[in-house]
Amino acid sequence: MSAPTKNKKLLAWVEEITALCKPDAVVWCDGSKAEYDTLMQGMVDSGLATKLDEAKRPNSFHFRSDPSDVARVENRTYIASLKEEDAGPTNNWIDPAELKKTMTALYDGCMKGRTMYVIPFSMGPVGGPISKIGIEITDSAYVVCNMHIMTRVGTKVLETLGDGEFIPCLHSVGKPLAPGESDNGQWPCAPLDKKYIAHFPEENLIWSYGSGYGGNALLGKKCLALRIASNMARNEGWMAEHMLILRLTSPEGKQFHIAAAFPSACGKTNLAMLQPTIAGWKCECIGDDISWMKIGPDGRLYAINPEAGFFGVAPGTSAASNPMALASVRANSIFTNCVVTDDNDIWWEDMGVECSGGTDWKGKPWKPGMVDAEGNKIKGAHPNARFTAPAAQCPVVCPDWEAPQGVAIDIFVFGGRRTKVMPLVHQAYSWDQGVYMGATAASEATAAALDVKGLRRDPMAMKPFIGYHVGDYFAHWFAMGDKLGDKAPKCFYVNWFRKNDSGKWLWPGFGDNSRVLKWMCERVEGKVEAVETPIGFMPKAGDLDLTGLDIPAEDLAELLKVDVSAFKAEFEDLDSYMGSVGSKLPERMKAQVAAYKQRLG
Ligand code: GTP
Ligand code: SPV
Ligand code: MN
Repeated sequence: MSAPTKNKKLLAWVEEITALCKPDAVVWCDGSKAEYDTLMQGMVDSGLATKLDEAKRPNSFHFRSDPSDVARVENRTYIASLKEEDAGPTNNWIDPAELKKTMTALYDGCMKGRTMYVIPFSMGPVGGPISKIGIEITDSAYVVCNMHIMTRVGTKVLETLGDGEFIPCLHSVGKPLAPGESDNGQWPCAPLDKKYIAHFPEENLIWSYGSGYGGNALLGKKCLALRIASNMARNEGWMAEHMLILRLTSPEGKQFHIAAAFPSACGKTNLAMLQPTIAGWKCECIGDDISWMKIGPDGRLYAINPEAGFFGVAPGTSAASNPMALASVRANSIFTNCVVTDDNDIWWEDMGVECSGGTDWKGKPWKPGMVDAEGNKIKGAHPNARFTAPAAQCPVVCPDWEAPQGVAIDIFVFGGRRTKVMPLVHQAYSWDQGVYMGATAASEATAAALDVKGLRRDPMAMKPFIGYHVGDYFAHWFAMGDKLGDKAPKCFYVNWFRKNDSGKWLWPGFGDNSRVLKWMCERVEGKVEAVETPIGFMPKAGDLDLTGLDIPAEDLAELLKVDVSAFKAEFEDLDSYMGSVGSKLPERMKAQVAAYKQRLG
């Protein structure tokens, strides 16, 4: 096939990678439906994909990954900056020359027996002022199909690119085939010690090897839109954040735009598609994972969702917890590591519907209630099973979700999973305190990352995604606050995950989180006063709209309590965390820590 571009850098790069990886064929992706359909059919024929029942789940497919390849691999993810100190303490670092040598040896001949796809994609509406173009080279048809949904792919992107700059993203599953060999329906990948998710920030270059899963392989997502983009954003004065974006409209018709940073598997998709339980309020989804934000001509902060689809956590998604996500995956979706039911539909734990049985994510016959040798319940779906669905299919997608210039953000929310200590909601006294709140956010472990246990600090939900030194990242947040001045979003911290001593949720969560968002909007509008506490502003009794909610008074008291001694018990951990940032910890952050400690006495 002749190349559909005259971009010299692109042509030279594709030629270089073809010579290195030695694929059997090279295909330039055009982003068409025909291309998607052909690739899917090929994967169904080879046994890699299962076509789901056409009547129940039109044009949808299920994949089983290798059990060793089910989530991002943080311990195999590298920021290979020229200087180690530029990667900082939250990243793994290898000298870029050394890493390139190691990976070049792995890439040599790695696509033998496979087709190499060249995917031109745009993060953000094609040609938009905040958008960026990447080119992913991959030997995985699964990646191509997912990229079709998650980004804008195809010929139009190449036309817009012209002779301009793009971000090269090289991906291989790392499993060359011998002559006559096939995958035999097995998900191809390399063993963990051969997996590398590498970023070269000085060159805006991404190299990924050995994994076919999610953020390791769909390189527009975490690699480009967060790690590389965060670095570009710092240099250019904008922000690339792990945030959902939503529009909330009050009964009076006033619009508020909220961007919220929660760690992986901590409720971004849920909040982004929230169905308010309070009368007259409407919520619309702009994005569920990533936000790119630039200061507009009026001095406010404008956000776009650089993605075009949702790569969402499947287990727990039900008509009760997230009806809009369920509606989004009704057709034209890809499912990975779920149960395929006996009648050829999809199922996962806590989907809210009965399942009589099927085939589990490992490909074994499965029935609900099955237990292993130790008597533990066998899960049908992997806890990090995911759906890939077009954002346009979300019934509450915002009419402005593709506005190229974005929407002006009023409110930033930080949070995480804390069963104890952290109250339901509090508001920062200032931008600087907001930066402190985001920086100190902590969460309990989830299945979204392979190598994390216990409670961990996850600054702005970006710990695995900051493409440079975390101290410089905090400094960039302070600098953005200076530029935004009184037009900066107001900062809040929430915790939907408090439990009582018998392990019951104290807060109903999900749609009822709209009650907390309403209070935030009223704070921003100056409609309600707040209580000043050592950690920040909190709702006055009666200001949290609990109409129609049956919540015991003692639970509410617990949710809104500031347990000073419990916060003080975390000082030691706070100090060691701040210490871990090292000499680049901004003085302004130290001042916030001191002020926080003083308020707590
Ligand atoms: P990534 O896609 O990994 O970045 O994560 P995400 O933040 O989009 O995660 P998602 O919204 O899929 O989080 C799902 C998990 O959060 C499920 O276990 C949900 O049950 C849980 N969750 C979300 N909102 C709430 C809530 O309000 N209350 C409670 N208790 N759980 C919630
Ligand atoms: C996350 O882990 O934050 C995700 C899923 O959004 S992945 O794209 O696999 O990183
Ligand atoms: Mn995410």
